[in-house]
Amino acid sequence: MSDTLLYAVENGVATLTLNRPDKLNAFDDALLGALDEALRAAEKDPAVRCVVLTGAGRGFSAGQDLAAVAEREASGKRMSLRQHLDRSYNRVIRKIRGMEKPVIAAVNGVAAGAGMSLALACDLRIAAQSARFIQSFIGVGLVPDSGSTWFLPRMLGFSKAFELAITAQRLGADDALALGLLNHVVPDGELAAEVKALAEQLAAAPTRAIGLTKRAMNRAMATTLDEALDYEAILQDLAGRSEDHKEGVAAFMEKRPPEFKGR
Ligand code: T3D
Repeated sequence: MSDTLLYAVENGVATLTLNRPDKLNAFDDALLGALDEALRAAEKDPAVRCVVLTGAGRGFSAGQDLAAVAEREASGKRMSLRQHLDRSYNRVIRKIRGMEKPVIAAVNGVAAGAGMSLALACDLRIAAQSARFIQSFIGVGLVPDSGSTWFLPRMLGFSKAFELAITAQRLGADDALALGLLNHVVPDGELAAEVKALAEQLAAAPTRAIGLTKRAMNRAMATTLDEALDYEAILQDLAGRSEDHKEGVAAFMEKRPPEFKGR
């Protein structure tokens, strides 16, 4: 797709690798554009039933490329950060949350600033033991963006989220796991294999039911129990008409493993 972002599809899994390793995969406009494009491609492609986001080299992502910011400042060009976020980071975050396929962050190294937000936006996070998580925004006089103010308080409660945001405390993988930010931590050398196994398992699962579960849980974050019950019933109607539902029931009755097709 581009050198700055590698895109590969194998066994139903699209792997998107942020590829600016000498900058710890900091986001410049080219990388943000390529990520947006790759997520769209993965969403549209029926052969893709699970998406993995990871970084090349020793970082996951160090957030906004500060050299690009310094260049911008030096050139005297003022840019609206609101517009910049709307057109780049926010599109990516919305795409990940809205995509009705599971998205796994394989956090191979440091995730700082918007790089941490990107990991938080994913459905599941598997981190290498040496990964670190930093809300770096405050260090450059900014507020958390790309969804961090939404994800963190929901995951951690207000007080811990606020502390991380205003101190930029570095969290190691074990601490992040203990706080509930991660699903699993694995030894550095095992990250790729562990994520591949999970991603392929999900790519062979009933994709429609996974997508509808994501839709239901996204919505339930902002609804009452009554509304969630009604919405579950509507979505169950859709899931109940899928080929994979029929296959799951047939396989159970015939005492054989199901063969889900993602339809
Ligand atoms: O403008 C807007 O669009 C607003 C949006 C803002 C969203 C944000 O993400 S704001 C937050 C931006 N990110 C940061 O403030 C993090 C800056 N980086 C760091 O604090 C550290 O690099 C890390 C803690 C992430 C890692 O530290 P360490 O010691 O492991 O690595 P290092 O030596 O600092 O970095 C390695 C190289 O990557 C180095 O380049 P060099 O000296 O070897 O040529 C470093 O300059 C480069 N690098 C790291 N982070 C960035 C970066 N280059 C550009 N932008 C970066 N964010």
